[in-house]
Amino acid sequence: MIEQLKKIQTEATHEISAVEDLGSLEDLRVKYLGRSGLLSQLIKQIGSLPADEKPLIGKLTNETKGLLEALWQEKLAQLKQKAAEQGDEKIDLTLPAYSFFVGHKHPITQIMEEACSIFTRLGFSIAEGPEVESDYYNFQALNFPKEHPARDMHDSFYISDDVLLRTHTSPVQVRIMEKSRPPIRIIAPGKVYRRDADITHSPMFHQIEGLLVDTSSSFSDLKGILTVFVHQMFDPQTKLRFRTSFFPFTEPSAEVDISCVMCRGKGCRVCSNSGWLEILGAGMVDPEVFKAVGYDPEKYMGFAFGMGVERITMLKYGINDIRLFYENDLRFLRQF
Ligand code: FA5
Repeated sequence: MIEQLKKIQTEATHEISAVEDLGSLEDLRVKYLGRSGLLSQLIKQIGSLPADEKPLIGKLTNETKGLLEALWQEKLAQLKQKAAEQGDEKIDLTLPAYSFFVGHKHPITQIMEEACSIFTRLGFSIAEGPEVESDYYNFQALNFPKEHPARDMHDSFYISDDVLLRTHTSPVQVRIMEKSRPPIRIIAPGKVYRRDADITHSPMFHQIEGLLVDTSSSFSDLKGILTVFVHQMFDPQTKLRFRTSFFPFTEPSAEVDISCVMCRGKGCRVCSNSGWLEILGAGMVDPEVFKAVGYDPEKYMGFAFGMGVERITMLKYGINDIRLFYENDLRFLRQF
């Protein structure tokens, strides 16, 4: 048995020293040190030796095993380093990949960006204004005098007598016209606030304002721009309908409906069987607003529009409760 041990040690030492690649080194581990390897087979025979030989053979076998393991580990380190230096360290492509949770933009942000990109392609640039606004910009300059009944349509959050959270994006029209001269062609996306909460109204929601002012611009230009927008945001089959309305800062004014995206205008629960859904307010800029910003109403004409982004997102994706956007329920948000 001692002879056998010596033979295994000599051959294994020789083979391990000569090996050149990690695969063959692993084969040698299995051959000599593996569970059914040559050393294990010898160890199994120790049990049948005479009692007085067992301690010596056991000791020698353990020494040989320790020696070969150390030699094998040393060779492994050498070959790994060599592989790393040559840049050919093996990558196991069969290993399962780590799974990462990939986040994405909120559906309202996605629709805001899509709408902005449609308007910027039509030549509009993006403007911004403050969310904490003065009564002057939110109402007075837009031809809502104090105590005007149209203010009641905007149930407002006042911070002081003259400061409030803006109730619409229309004050950006005034701020832009005050600091620039026509031609003007802007859109103003942003958050607005009203004391309003049910399945179609949220106390904070998003609007996109549009304003075009030039020496000549007409209601049919407004109609053309909004038609392109609706066809690109929904699809070219979607019809538009302009209904007479009232806003203090536009004259004439209209509310714009689109043919119901659910039933294609046939009538369903979503459109209350009317076949139409309202998406925005619009009109020609009122001469009083031009006067407030120092523009000559005889010289300039313009149109404006303001749309609710939540409303458009709900129609586009068939969502029936606006509160879903703000409850942070990942099961809902991950669908977009
Ligand atoms: C306005 O806010 C006008 N400033 C729009 C405008 C701009 C008209 C320029 C003319 C020229 P209105 O109050 O109708 O209009 O609101 C516009 C859109 O905002 C509505 O069509 C609706 O889609 C959305 N909206 C209004 N209130 C809420 C609310 N509480 N929650 C969610 N969306 C709302």
